[in-house]
Amino acid sequence: MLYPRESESRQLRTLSGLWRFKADYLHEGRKQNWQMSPLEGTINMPVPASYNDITQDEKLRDHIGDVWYEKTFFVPLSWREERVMLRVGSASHHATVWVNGVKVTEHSGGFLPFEGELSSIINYGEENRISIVVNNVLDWNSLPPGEVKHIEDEQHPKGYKIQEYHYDFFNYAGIHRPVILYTTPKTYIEDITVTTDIKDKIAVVHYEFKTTGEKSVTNYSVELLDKEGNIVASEKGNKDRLMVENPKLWQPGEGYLYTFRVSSFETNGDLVDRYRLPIGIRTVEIKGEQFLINGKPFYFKGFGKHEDSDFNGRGLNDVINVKDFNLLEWSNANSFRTSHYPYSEEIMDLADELGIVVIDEVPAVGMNIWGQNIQLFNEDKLGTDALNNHIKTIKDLIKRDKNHPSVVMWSVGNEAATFEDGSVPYFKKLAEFTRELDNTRPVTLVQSSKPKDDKVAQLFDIICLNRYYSWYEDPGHLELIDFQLEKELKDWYAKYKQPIIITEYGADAIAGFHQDPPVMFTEEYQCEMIKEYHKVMDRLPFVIGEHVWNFADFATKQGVTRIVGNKKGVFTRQRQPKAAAHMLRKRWLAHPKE
Ligand code: BDP
Repeated sequence: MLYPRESESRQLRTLSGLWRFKADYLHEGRKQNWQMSPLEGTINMPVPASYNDITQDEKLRDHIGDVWYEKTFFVPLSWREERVMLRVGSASHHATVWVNGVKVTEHSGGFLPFEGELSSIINYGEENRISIVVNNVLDWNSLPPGEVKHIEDEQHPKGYKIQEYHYDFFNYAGIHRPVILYTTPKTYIEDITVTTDIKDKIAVVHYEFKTTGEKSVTNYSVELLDKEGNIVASEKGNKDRLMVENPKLWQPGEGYLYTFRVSSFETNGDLVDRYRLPIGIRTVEIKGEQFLINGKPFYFKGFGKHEDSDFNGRGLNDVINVKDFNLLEWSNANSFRTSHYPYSEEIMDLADELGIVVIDEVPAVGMNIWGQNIQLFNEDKLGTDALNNHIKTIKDLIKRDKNHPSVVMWSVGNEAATFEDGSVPYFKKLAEFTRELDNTRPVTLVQSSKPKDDKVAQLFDIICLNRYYSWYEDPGHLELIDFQLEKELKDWYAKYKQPIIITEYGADAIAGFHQDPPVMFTEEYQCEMIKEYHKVMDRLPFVIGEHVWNFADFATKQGVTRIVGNKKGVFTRQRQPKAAAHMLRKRWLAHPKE
């Protein structure tokens, strides 16, 4: 599914802005077909945004179930000749869309786009009404998984239920990314795939795309344009390769992008469709202990992040996104992981443009119930249906993100219960499937098991590890990090002979809390803990990256270990630096291992 972009043959209109909104507390909407007539008793709701933190009503913040969105819009008469599409960047977690009461599409999975065709449904030159119902319920087959628990005891009123989930970020919901109307010609270019290789200073850009529609189009022009707009290579087929001598490479810190311009023509030479895809020329490879980008060893410096900000929740927030990339640059970071779900396409575009390296993760988080002896990888919980949904999500993510040069690795999940026997066939299938779809990037699963317990790391290309010595293990004992971390990292390496990225390490620090010698929750403790990890990582050559947890403080569900959210950010939720941010900025000015 190509990201909607304007061109000579394509138009685009965003439906971002205020929508009419109504929470369906009594579960009536679907039965009463609320899509058939204008909603009554609505409030204003911005799109894109999470709805949870917009009002003063905690009932809405904590609502479990459906909410309804509605908006009216016009499309010009001239669109009658076109294929008119409606695309939702993401809606968490399940959505059904109607236009003028006619169902257009439905989708499950809160972090990926979906679309439907409106051409035969829409009133051209007249008013149209779009209705979207969004549901936030998680179960064992959704990604991320969760469970609605009905609590039946004398401490709770009859019918009391909660949405349980075993991951550490607030279950924000709503229409999180833009809703866009766009046109393509009735015969249109779709699904472009571009991969790049470099041999002896010559870049080989392999590409493939197809055309769908009534007309049989066989005349194409495929051109590669540099930043100045010069055509540096061209071809005529829909599956071929372009050669570029002395290419400007996409590099960490320098996101040089070419424009891959595809045009299709009628036999008489008239243009049918045109699409421009930004691409970067680069290679990625793991060789021995090294992660190579364009043949050069790359050391990951950066963070696990979240899409999270005040009021917007997980809704697309251009202000925060641009600020975050400025802060990444200020910190001298070169990379981040899209923990724990695919981020917006707008963020991925920024990473491409700014040369920030990305580990791209599917929303497979919470597949582990800490401290409870419950097996998850079986038909009762994470069985065949969950696996099929996981496979579909990987497929959709790769389809969406395959052409982003910033994406150097796929992560099929975070901290699953990989000590269970049942996790082995599950992840074997996922690793194989991911490689089948894309053999140009390494695949990983972010781990929290100990090396002696893990059963799946051999299925993947690189070990990504989250560690919390002196926080969840031996809280307060900074002096143990050196001993414990070194031993563990050596054990991982001895067992699998794969390079290691520490994809999470960090401590909660409440901005402005100070104590020296350090105690937990102070800025001093956060700094000292991070520094202790660095001492170990700096001595071990097979450690090839450090992603501090987390970039910024973020919202979580309420609980006794969370003080108005998770405070492991080195920036506050408002993006102001804590002491640790200044410390990292100095460290990352150079390659930490040089
Ligand atoms: C890790 C999780 C991350 C949490 C972090 C923490 O991967 O999502 O936020 O712990 O507890 O286990 O801060």
